[in-house]
Amino acid sequence: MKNMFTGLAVAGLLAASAAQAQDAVEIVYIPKNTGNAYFDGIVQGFAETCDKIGCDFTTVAPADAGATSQIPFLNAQIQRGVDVIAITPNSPDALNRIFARARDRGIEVLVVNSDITGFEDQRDAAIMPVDFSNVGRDQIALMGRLIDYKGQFAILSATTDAPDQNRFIAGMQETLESDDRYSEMELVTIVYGDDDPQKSTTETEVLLSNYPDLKGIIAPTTVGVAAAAQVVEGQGKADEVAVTGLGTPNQMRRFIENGTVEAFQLWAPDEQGRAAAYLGVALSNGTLKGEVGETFEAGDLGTLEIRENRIVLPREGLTTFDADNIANYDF
Ligand code: RAM
Repeated sequence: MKNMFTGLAVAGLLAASAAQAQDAVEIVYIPKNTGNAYFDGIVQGFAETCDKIGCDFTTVAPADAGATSQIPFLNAQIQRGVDVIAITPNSPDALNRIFARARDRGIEVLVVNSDITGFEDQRDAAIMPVDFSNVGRDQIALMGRLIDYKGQFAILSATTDAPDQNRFIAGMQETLESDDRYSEMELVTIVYGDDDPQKSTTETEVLLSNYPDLKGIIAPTTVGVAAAAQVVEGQGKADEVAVTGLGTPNQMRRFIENGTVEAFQLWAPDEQGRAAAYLGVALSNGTLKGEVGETFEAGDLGTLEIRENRIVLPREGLTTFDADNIANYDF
């Protein structure tokens, strides 16, 4: 008798949790690739928010950040029937056919950390960490300060197709051309480390040997900037070559503390996961239509607005990290 009651209770519980699971909005996040600690922050933002507001969150990613590597993962998630696909796209156009298929089936498609510039109508909304129009400008301003506005510098990027990287690089080039302050700075080359630590290391070594007068390296990728710092540290060239870019405080702390790197920049990666979870749930359950001008509550992030081009920004601009403030950050 006792066993039967227990059995019934368990069956009841299972039915209740199945009903709950059915109601909960299912969100999957597909970062660029596995093995890049940068994306852990975004994942954490999603996971914590879903714990709080009751969405079902999972994350899957390909092993490399190639333009088409995410395609099988997208297809599998459409097959699974998730409600929201959030993705940091590795290409501005290679995935759009699959986004269309997902959206035809009622799946909300959110791009996170990188927009599909020029193809904005192919996604429901974009959650960017800051206003990307100013990132290139601010990175050049920082490099200028570090090399006294004079001399050769290079860019170490991630993959050639990465839409965010290409947006930052375009902003850097526009700034160099349009602002006289930088007229004595020369961008000698752009190389690609593919967000792979080994390739980023090799590319940095090649830069240093090909350009003996190089004064600086800007790597607007967390993988690249850490690799470049390590090479410059190893070759004892910190006094000759200024390394900066976009990095995480935890990966760059050592280089700031030992003087290899004077300053670098970033935003708060987790905020995008938080904003995207709130937005994804609201779009999926119909509380929001996803139209420009709508606002929504995003917990600690406060009220966020869907801006022009259906872009959501948890904050406006970059934070600069250096020896004075790095101890205040842990991510
Ligand atoms: C890298 C990725 C990502 C970029 C950050 C700053 O890990 O390339 O796209 O936004 O760094």
